[in-house]
Amino acid sequence: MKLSAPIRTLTAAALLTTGLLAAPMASAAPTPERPGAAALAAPDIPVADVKAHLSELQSIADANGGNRAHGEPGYKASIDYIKAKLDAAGFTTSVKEFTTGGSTGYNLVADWPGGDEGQVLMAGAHLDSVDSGPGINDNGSGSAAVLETALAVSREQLKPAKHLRFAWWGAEELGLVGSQNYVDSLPEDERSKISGYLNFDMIGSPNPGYFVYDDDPAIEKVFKDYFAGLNVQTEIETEGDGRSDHASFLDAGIPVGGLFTGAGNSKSSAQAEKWGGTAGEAFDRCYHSSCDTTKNIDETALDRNSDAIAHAIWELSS
Ligand code: DTR
Ligand code: CA
Ligand code: ZN
Ligand code: ZN
Repeated sequence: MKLSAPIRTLTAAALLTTGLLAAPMASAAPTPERPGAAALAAPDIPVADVKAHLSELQSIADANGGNRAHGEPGYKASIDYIKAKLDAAGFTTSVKEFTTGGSTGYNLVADWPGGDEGQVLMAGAHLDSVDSGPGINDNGSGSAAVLETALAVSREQLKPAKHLRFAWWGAEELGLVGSQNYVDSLPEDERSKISGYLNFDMIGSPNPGYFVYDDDPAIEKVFKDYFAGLNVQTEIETEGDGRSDHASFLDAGIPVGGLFTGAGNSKSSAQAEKWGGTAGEAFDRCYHSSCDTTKNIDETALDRNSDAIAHAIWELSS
């Protein structure tokens, strides 16, 4: 059962009076004095807030030639939008430039102050679209969900054991260029501090599947257990090896995981049985097309995956 914020706070308050939960920890991370303390549950991520970010990204594309692609004004405007939200929420942000295809690209990296800087948990999404459309599912959905999770960390003033870092990548559609540039630019001692990278690329497909990356068993289990708690069956993501930004981290020996709701492949009858939707149709029939707009989103999938991201961040950073 997912606790809504008031009940969750009451539970925490009630626990405080019993002494079972030491104040003032926002996340009751295990300590030598409290080895068994469990992290507090992540808050619900309001899907309306995630969709509001998607509307902004749609407006940005509409005002900039219909896309948010690498090298186009709509991409930099997308970076500026997300950076402004994070700066206002107390994150330490940096925009890192790179060049590919004769154009300047941008990665946005946002650190949440605090936590053990020797153990960095990262979550990211590529922010660029293809040239042919606004890229709302691919990958406004991942970008908006990661943004709203970061904002929830700020709202809750989370004090995780690990250091949290969030990232929005450029030029994924040109071949994982932004994320590869980031990993390549990290000194080895910085790279070795990254305890895990969570990738979210297409998490609101209109005919959704619920796919979990199986690259790291521990990360995979966090997501699978979460969806099991919702009574939502999951499948292992099998088409993605090398197909999104997690590959840049995996190739560097960093544990990775993530979620995916499907692209151009068709949903089978068996999958439609367990997930609903339409068998024989693509998970996202607007993949890499001009119709990948705010109408090209399944709200339930976006909501479930946004909440799963928050759960994983709270769980894996405790
Ligand atoms: N390459 C991604 C879409 C994509 C295709 N297969 C997977 C598997 C896992 C994540 C993403 C994808 C893109 O077009 O951005
Ligand atoms: Ca939610
Ligand atoms: Zn794509
Ligand atoms: Zn993508």
